[in-house]
Amino acid sequence: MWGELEQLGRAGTGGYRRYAWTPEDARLREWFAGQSAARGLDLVQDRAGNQWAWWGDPDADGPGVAVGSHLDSVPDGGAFDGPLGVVSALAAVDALRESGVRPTKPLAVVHFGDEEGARFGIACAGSRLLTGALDADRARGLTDGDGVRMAEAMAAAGLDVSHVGRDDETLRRIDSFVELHVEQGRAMVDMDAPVAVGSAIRPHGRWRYELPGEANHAGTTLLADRRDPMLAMAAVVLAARAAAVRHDTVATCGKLRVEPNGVNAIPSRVTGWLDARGPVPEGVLATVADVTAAVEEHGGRVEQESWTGVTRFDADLAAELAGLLGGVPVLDTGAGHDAGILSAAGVRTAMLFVRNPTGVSHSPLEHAEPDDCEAGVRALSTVLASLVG
Ligand code: HGY
Ligand code: MN
Ligand code: MN
Ligand code: MN
Repeated sequence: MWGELEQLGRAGTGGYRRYAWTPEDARLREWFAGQSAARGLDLVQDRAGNQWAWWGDPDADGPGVAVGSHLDSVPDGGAFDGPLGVVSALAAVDALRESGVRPTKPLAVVHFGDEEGARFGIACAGSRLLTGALDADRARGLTDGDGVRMAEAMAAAGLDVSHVGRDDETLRRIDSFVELHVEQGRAMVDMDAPVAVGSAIRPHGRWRYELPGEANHAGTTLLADRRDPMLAMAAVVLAARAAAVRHDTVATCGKLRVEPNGVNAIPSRVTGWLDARGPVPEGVLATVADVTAAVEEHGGRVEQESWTGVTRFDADLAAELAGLLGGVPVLDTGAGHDAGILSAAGVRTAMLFVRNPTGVSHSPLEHAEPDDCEAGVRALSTVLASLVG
């Protein structure tokens, strides 16, 4: 299972480039459909394009339990962020069957699409569309770096774009969701724990800065005659970092779009994105993003693209699962997950984490050891057996 999957969507740099509604995404969906068929699971696609592989009939015997994650990646992403959760969910179904468990409730392995938002800029777009946290009209109009609209990309992939949106019928089919995910830090290394239970996801927001300038010659234009938007973007980066230090949060400017993007041309426009996160109220994170002076001085504008407040998973369930798993640690995370979106929509949700010995993620250096992955599948099987057994 893993061997076939890890060949899909390689970026040729040691990492992965698995963007939503691309040919790579189509192959990942085919892979998921093949794995579902091989297990005799009933595969359906919801209105947001997420794939659900059912063991049992949720319409007859529901609501059921869902377990899964995403398969897409950030640019040059690692192999485990997302795929480990989907593969572990399929392996847990195998383990439940081998141990003779006959579920009392339907169980679905779910593949959420477009979790990273790498192409169209909105994280967890698949689960947000499903729950209505992302407006379908807004989503359809989102464009990628080549100006392709999400609606066009979805249609090219065969999705009924007129039908995209909140899918109550699908949401009614589940009463719980479990996501296993590789840890994206090194807390579990420090705790020497192969498996942990999630307690919360820290708040995070994304802002986009549109900074106009005047294209001109890099060699002949006097400094006094320049309107260089890169200076404004530099002010945004430094101001956001200073605010993050002040408020003990994190701020990242990892993506820039520079036009015309020539070494010897003063930019006519710079578009930059800020990702800010931390265990603080929304207003504080907005302070981190509030570099209006620098932006307005250059005649620019800033738009908040997304906001996810703190997600607290069902604390009783988290404690119960930690106990069930022999007293594994319970920890919060600064990484966003589909589990956070489902939890915010009122679905009883739990997360499991598997140790990442490098502690690095969103990078080819992301890693999980086979023994820890197997411990993760055992833990996930135990959790699912307690929910459907
Ligand atoms: O950005 C995140 O935290 C997640 O990987 N989408
Ligand atoms: Mn990720
Ligand atoms: Mn992920
Ligand atoms: Mn996630």
